[in-house]
Amino acid sequence: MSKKPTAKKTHEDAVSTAKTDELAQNREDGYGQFLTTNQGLRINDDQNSLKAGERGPTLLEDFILREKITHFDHERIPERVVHARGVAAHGYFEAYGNNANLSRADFLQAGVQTPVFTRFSTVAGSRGSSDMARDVRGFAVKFYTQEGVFDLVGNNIPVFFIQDAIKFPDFIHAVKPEPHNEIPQAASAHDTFYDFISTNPESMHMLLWAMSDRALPRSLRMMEGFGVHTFRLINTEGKSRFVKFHWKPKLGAHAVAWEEAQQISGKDPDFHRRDLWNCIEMGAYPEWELGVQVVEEEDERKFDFDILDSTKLIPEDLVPVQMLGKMVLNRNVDNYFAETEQVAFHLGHVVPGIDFSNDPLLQGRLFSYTDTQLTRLGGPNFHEIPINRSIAPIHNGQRDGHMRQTINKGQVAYGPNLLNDNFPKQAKLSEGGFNSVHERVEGHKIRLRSKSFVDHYSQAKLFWNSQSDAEKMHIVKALRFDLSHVQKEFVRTRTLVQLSQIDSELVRRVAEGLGVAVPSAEGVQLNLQVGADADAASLQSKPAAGNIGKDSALSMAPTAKINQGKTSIKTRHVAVLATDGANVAAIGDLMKALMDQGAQAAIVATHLGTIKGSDGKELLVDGTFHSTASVLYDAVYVAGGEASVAVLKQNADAVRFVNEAFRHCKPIAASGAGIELLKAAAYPGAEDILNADGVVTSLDAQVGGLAPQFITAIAQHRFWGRELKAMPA
Ligand code: HDE
Repeated sequence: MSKKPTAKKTHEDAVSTAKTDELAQNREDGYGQFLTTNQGLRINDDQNSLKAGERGPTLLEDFILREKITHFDHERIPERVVHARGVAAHGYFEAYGNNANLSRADFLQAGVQTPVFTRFSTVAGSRGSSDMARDVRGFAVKFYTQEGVFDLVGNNIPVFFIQDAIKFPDFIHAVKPEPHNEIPQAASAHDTFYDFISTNPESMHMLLWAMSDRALPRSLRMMEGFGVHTFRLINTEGKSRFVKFHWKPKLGAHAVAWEEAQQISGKDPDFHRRDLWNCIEMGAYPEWELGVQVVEEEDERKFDFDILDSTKLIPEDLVPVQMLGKMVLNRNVDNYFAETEQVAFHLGHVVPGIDFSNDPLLQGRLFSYTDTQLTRLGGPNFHEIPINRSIAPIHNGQRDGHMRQTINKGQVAYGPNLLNDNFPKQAKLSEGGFNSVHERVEGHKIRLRSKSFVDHYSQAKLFWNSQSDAEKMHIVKALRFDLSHVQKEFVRTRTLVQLSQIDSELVRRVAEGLGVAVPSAEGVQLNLQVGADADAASLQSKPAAGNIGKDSALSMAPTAKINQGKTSIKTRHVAVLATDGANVAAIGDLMKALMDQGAQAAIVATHLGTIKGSDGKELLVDGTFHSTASVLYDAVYVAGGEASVAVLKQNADAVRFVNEAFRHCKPIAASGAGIELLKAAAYPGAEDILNADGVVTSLDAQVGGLAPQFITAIAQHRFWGRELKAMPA
């Protein structure tokens, strides 16, 4: 058989982990091979079904046709009930050197490298929805450790909408498209969502996060991850401590503008998955550090919130994050369905050294994740699907079920037994056996929320207070947007009443945009969602106090803590606007300067092919004003060259390209005649574009002095202050 022409060097060649090697036995590549049936029979004609005569009916005998069509008929499985749209990649986790005191988990010990598979997702949209929906992002990591699989199934927001798992189906039914007409797709801007939110004040904290820039990540590589619940770490001495897990992105945390997000959804609904895929293919591997906030058991009750309540976070200014190790994603999947779609996460997949808390949301999740796979993946053997297989060996008495792969030998499938010398045997703690934490628990069976869960507004206010002015404006605008789509006035009004419990400025600004006065909270029962016989008054949350202060970890402004010291422009996309007659030499210099720093530059022109420079030199064009858009780039450079700029100034798409980049607060550079295009792109009410922050120009057509300033501006990501001046909310 012939050989593949140019065997593409994949990162798999460079990156081999125990899991990658283990997956190899399931890979298939038909290149150079004969076409066969699923039974291995070589097929002679795959273009014509077997018929009775040239123009006659197809014969039932045609087993080749039937096999092919039958398989096709059944190739869809149910999408995930939530987090349906996702993208994943392989990589590894490497532990730093100081964790033994915290946890006995083998994968956390100094220098240990563990293969991982990480899936990011949106929550509400279906599998074919857009990456850029305003939504929470799932951040689920499967660690294939030597002691079994550990899944850290988190989100990019550290709190959740509800406190008790029993409310999850209600919440999801409210946020998903409405059941009568299945509208809207992947959006919170509708009546049922706000009906739920406004009658569930525990949602108010997370609502602000979901309306903030956190819900619009520029890249999956530029967002934080959180385990959300309080977990436990247990060391070899059996000492247990409470922890919150955090993923901190090496590239900092960045967002796009809401208007931009909506446009990206049209221009490139695969924006995030494409970005992740391309960066891994290029070798620009995304990285996060894994850290924990640690709370000693004796300090469990020292906070003015309950650490078992998932609608609360532990402010990092109170308990800083200690880093345990780093994760690098360095290999794309071979097959989306086999890996990304079939991967099954479960927060109950833990290893010795990690345990749970009594958070009622966490406790309910412990049931849901295995249960949901039974429908989605068709039976109890999903752990045998290659992507889910543990690299630690599996031995137990579980047998049979749909699609069982393992051929369990022997007469015995039970324990204890004498016939097989009592194997497989239980492992002592010293032999790596898992043993749940010895926590003393006693109480009455009771369906009641703990009073320690009742304060619903203080942390919402803490979050609001901790945002920069631009971030606050984004929250206000997002709420105005969403509530403008709510049809029922009383749902809008009630939501405003809830917001008024958080902050008077917040509610005033939102109400102003809706054209209504701030409604009075008087007489409105705020906590409806208590049991029928519960004492509602005792579970009434109080409005947030005025002096809650701030936490430095909650903002993701360019100057915020999470972005400090992150000056790299690696993987940023810069559009270079030019056409025939442009100053090609200057373009070359600028592109080189950007690429030397790891950014990517693309020439956007009025036509594909090449552009001819003023000096006769030619440059290959990457995209046109029709095929691409400014929302797909992080920054824009307008090249000099009289003839080129004269054409661009007359081109509405080119003018809009700069205008949008400016509106979306992106760094913009122009040299020589290119400055004229900037002037043409100014919009009514905007500040002087040439003197705006993040706009760098040079009258000189050469770019020598311009490049370093432009690079510094790109590193800052966005200049949100422009919006504050031009479009205050
Ligand atoms: Fe999930 N969640 N969830 N969730 N969740 C699922 O499991 C559930 C919650 C999260 O990439 C489902 O395999 C309940 C919080 C992620 O495959 C399901 C409750 C957090 C993913 C399920 C929660 C998450 C899921 C659907 C309330 C952040 C995607 C498909 C008690 C800490 C994993 C599946 C992937 C997926 C149930 C709340 C994160 C139905 C009952 C809080 C990242 O089992």
